[in-house]
Formats: sequence, C-alpha cells, structure tokens
Amino acid sequence: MEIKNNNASVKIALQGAHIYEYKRKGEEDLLWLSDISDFEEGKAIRGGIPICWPSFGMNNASLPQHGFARTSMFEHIYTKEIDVGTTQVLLRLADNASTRKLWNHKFELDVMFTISSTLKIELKTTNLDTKDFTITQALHSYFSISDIRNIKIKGLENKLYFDALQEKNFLQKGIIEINEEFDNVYQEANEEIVLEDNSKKVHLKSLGSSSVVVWNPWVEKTKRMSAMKEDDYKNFVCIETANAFEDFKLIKPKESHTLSVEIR
Ligand code: TA6
Repeated sequence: MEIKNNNASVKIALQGAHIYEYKRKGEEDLLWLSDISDFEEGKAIRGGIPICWPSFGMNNASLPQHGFARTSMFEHIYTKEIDVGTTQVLLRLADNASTRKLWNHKFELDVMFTISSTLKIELKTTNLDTKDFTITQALHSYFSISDIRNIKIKGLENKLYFDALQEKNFLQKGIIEINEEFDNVYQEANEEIVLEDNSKKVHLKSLGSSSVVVWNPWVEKTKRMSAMKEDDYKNFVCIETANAFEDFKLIKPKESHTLSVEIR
C-alpha cells in the first residue's frame, strides 16, 4: 500500500508489515531497497525495515533466522488521517495454525506506523496465552547512504557490544566508522543515535529497547546475501532498534511490550 500526505509518502507491504520506502516531501528515500529484491510471497523484501520477530537472528534456534513475522501476511486494521501532514496505519498479525506450528503461543502483534516529517514505528506484542513467553526482536532498518566510507554513527560511544563476527564482547571506542564487514550488537544503548552522511543527518530515537545492531556485510558477505548486487554494501548501513540477546523481553499473559523507533 502507498500512503501520501503533505509531509511524506511511504510504501508498505502487507507481508511482514514491511515498509520499504519513506520519502519526506521533496527528499530522496531515507530507506535503502535492493533493486533486485524479491516481492514474492514467503520471501522477505531486501531492504526497507524488515520486522524480526519473535526472534532476532538465531536467538531462538528453533525458528527461522529473524523469526517468521517478516514473511507472514498482516491484516490492515485502519489508515487514519491525523492531520494533513500525519497519517497512521495499523497492521496486525495474530497467531494462526502455521505460526503455532513454529511457535506454540497465542499472541497479537500490532505494527503502528505514524507517517509525517518523522517516521515512527511501534511494534506492540501482546501475550494472549495462559503462559509467559519470551521474545527477541528488531526493526532491521536499512538506511540509504552515499557511500559506506562517508558515514559516521554517533551515540554508541563507550557502549559494550557483542561482535557477531569474532563472537566476543568489546567496548566501543569513539564514533563508528565502517571499513570492513561489521556486525555488532550494542547493549545499554538508550541515547539518540545519529547517522551522519556528509551533510545529511538521520536521528534515531528508540523506546522499549536498549540494544542496537549495526551491520554492513562488506564485500565478501554481500556476495553470499540473497537479492543483493556485488556493490550494494556501499549504499546502505543497517542500524537496528532491537531487543536482542540479553535485552530479550519476557511477556506475561495479558501483558504487552512495545518496541519503537522514531526516525527524523
Ligand atoms: O542484523 C544483522 C544480521 O543478523 C546479519 O548477521 C545478517 O544475517 C543480516 O542480519 C541479514 O539477515 P537476513 O536474514 O535478512 O539476510
């Protein structure tokens, strides 16, 4: 579905409640989308903001990588004009026979998009079951950049991180610049993050999350990634607002947890 208002326009697929374009009026798309991405049922779109749920990565080894939400069909609940420059879209996934086969819990997963000169995404998990369940999750945002060598990521200085490539913990010294394959999961990350790309600045404010993943596959891994061209690593960086690893969430019956990010 495509939504336009006085401040911005977006494209959202019902599969995965997957936003894959966000353009503020008169500006380029803030999100990166592979131009060889699959738009096939059951295959995640490569780019935009995939929703990793109820598992980030292989945090739950009994589920597919990044869980099943991103390849599930969501129901469109409503689109609401808040004002001429703000639109809200609510999409919902409830448990069904195929989700229960993978993950035997009753749940409701609501994705609320608030589209304006900022983009807010709220991912609300409600436990409709009679027993607790634990989730890890991420809004796996692919940001469009001029060139990976031009960017700086600020706001994660002095944070502990798990280097998924070396499988070891380190302390982030200084701002992040990327010149090789990069796959770090930062913990206690609750300050605003700023992606600087030459004169362009993208600000990320998260709620309900204290872990952030920063990922770029660089040359070799890009060759092994689906729906990515060899040079694609140069034009995106993923900064993912998450509840990953130790930042998992245990949700009791009738309770909810909301992970949200505001992008401006
Ligand atoms: O968030 C980083 C990551 O876990 C990387 O390790 C890489 O696997 C990436 O996600 C993409 O995963 P995908 O399943 O979308 O190809």
